[in-house]
Amino acid sequence: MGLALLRRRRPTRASSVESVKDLGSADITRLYREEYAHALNALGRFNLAIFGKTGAGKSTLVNAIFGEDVAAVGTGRPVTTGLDYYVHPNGVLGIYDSRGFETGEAGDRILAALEDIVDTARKADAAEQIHAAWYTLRWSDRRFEDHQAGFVRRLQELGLPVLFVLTQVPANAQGQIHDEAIDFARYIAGLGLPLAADGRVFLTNAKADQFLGTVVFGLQELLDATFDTIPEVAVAALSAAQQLDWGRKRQAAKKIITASASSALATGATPIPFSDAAILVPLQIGMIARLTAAYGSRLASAQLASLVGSLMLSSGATTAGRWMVSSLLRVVPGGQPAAMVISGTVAASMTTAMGWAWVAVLEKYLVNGDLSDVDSIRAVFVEEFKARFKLTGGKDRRALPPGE
Ligand SMILES: Nc1nc2c(ncn2[C@@H]2O[C@H](COP(=O)(O)OP(=O)(O)O)[C@@H](O)[C@H]2O)c(=O)[nH]1
Ligand SMILES: [Mg+2]
Repeated sequence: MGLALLRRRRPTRASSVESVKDLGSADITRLYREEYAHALNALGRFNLAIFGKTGAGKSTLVNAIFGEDVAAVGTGRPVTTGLDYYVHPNGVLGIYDSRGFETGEAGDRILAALEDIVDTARKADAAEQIHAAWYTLRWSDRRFEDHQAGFVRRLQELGLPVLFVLTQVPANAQGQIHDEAIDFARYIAGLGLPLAADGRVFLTNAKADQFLGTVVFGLQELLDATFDTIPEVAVAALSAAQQLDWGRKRQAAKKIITASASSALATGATPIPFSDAAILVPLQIGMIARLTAAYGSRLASAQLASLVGSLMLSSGATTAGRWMVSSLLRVVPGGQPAAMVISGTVAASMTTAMGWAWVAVLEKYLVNGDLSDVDSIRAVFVEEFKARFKLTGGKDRRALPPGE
């Protein structure tokens, strides 16, 4: 992919960085959309089933860990009475929401439907395969009945790893958790239920309450245990879907950027006139698409594509490119544009800087679906690029990820 673009003729005017424009806005947006679809497809989907009574705090928990209520923003479909399946707009997250009817006949129907899903998923590599289940119980219920325990056992018999989550547990600003909640968790852990995460019961609060002075806690532990529980194939999708642990996303970003920089290094190993900076653009669009997928954004592919097109064409990459060229002119003795080359090292460094600049844009705007201020997005992109791409005495400085 992108070969047609790579093979395009070289511009005759050696000093024109405007050659990025040869690609055209339609090429860039089309390329972005292809690469983004490919990247999302490669991530696959993480599917979570979530159980517990109405009011237990299932939606609040999902919201706190995945950034938004998938039931509110995604496309949903009823699987059976009392069980719905929601898919996040970007497709990397699916949630089976029981809406809390897990007793009697309704519970049996849910279990039968789950059994079907699990069976089908075993036979085919189904996108709807369930990777983990969270069983939620509001601690202040202070009761866990036999039929609830029976439901948990049957989930485990279906082959679903069940993480037990006590919700709406009060903890004060000093991190002290309510004694009785700890006792209740011990009681449940002592029931001998077949739970994942070594039978651990997770104490959580997903929403701060200023009036009561309670704080959010326990979510990272639940998320970490979920990562440890699920099969390897679902890890990248969970990393993209969750919006709690930025460290994991940055690790994923680092891998993508490093790989792209290596490709850029290879591209640039044959000296090319710097005016051909555009040759790197297809490669960088692929990187940007994969980074966007790895961060997870509810923005539609078309919206993202037009932003990328606008950054690459107008004053984003082009401004950065022009700035880079003027830096090169300053450091190359004699400054003869026609004789200059973009070395592989410079190409790699430019790509790395662009990758982390895009990460900054993702973290600040796109993950939240904020596309309201394209000028500010562009300014952040260019500023971050410049901060990371510094040429000193002809040598590039290593581009660093944010915070390092
Ligand atoms: N303080 C606090 N309130 C919560 C928490 N979880 C849920 N709630 C509140 O409890 C109510 C029910 O929560 P919801 O997530 O809709 O429950 P669901 O029916 O299980 O999806 C809402 O008013 C939430 O704001 C929590 O962890 N802390
Ligand atoms: Mg709900």
